[in-house]
Amino acid sequence: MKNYRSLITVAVLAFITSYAFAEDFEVTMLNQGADGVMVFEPSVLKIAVGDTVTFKPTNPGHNSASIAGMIPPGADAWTGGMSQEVKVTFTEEGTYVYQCTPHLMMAMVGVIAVGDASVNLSAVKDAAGDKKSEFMMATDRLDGYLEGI
Ligand SMILES: [Cu+2]
Repeated sequence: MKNYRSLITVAVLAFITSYAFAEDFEVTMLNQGADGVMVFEPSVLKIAVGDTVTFKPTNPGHNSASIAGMIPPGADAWTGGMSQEVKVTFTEEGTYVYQCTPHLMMAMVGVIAVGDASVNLSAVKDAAGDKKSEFMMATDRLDGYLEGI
């Protein structure tokens, strides 16, 4: 009986701890950054389930929106307003690709790997093969980002 109670205590503590350690990250939207023009920075982010990312309109004229078919099954899509900050909490494991809607043709995209990125990584890589036909420049940018996952 004593062991049973201590097991429950451990489980409750683990639950509380996992929430206490959920982290907040920031991604800035920039006209110019380390990867070139029209970029999210950092462009590739690896986080844990339950973490939150705030997309910051450091330069105006950008947004952050998840791309249909390039997020894990069951994950919530998001669409930030133009020049608006948007905060997203990631509750599903897998690989997420998102875009700046007006600059998609300039390959303004980013990748977030949540926990085990392999859940949908091959499906995302396949979709990226099609998506890059919409890029007029930096056509290998998304492939490069996904190589890093
Ligand atoms: Cu943009």
